[in-house]
Amino acid sequence: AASKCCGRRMSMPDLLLIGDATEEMLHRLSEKFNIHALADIADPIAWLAKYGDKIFYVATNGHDGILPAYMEAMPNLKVISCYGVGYDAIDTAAAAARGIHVTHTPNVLNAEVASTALLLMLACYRNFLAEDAHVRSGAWEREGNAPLSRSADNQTVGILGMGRIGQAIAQKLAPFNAKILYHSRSAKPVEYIYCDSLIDMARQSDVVICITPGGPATRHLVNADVLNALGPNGTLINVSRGSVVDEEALIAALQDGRLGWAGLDVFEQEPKVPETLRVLSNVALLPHVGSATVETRAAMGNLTVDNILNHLASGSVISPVPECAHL
Ligand code: 8YV
Repeated sequence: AASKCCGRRMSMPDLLLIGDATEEMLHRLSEKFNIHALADIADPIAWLAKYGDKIFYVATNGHDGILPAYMEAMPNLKVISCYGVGYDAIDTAAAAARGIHVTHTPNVLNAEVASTALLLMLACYRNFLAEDAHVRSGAWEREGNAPLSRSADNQTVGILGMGRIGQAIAQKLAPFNAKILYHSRSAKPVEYIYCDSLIDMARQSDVVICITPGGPATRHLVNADVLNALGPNGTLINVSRGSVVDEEALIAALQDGRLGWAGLDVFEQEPKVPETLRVLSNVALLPHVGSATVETRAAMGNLTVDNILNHLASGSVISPVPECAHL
């Protein structure tokens, strides 16, 4: 029904929903908009050719973003509201050039994504998955105690990306007595040690945690050389975007023992994860759940909707991406 405009409530503006939304988001949006879910539209290009000029608002997420062809087919588009902080799947330059506000959900997920980074780090250091299996399989009773793991305390942690979430990670590491290094394009006004070379940082670090934005500028920043510098006792954690790490080089390094461990929440071809990675015992793998708790997704959903409703009421948005902040 969402794909047919005959069911429209004429007094309400139209909104295109790309990807998932929570019940609460749908409830709040449906009070003000005719919602057209892309998932219900068999041929989006044909549908947009017919109805695209009626769409003023798009709600999407960091994974799906919006295809350039869809954006072009909506000549009156005003707002693209992204349910997520990362927006590398949206062409913000094209949007800004057309005066389209792109918004995202910064801050409300900092603590959650930082917790996910620590969860993966602890899982790698303390052999969490193998130890859990040791109990479940009956090996504890049959074979005795599990092998010793490694302490996650007193480590040198290199954070790739010292933005809002990078800082939240550094703060959550304080009780672990971590020495914090970081690499980003430029030094930030933080108390941690800046490294202008990623390879140098990796060489000095026990763990590297990736939390830099995705997109062409950071693609394969973590390559074979960086992984070799981190070394056989090193751990790589990625809670940013799969594109930041050369996954093929990562798998090879983990297979050869040139890299010790990896904890990954994100992958290059989500939801596809190579079999060669899935069979390794020195990895902890999560299905892109960095911010995926009921509480944090509720906050993200509210901000996604608030940006849209604010624009509907006043013409301005609450949390634009930097590329659109001047609009
Ligand atoms: C999801 C995320 O990609 O906030 C982000 O950047 O990675 C996630 O929250 C998505 O946007 C939520 O559907």
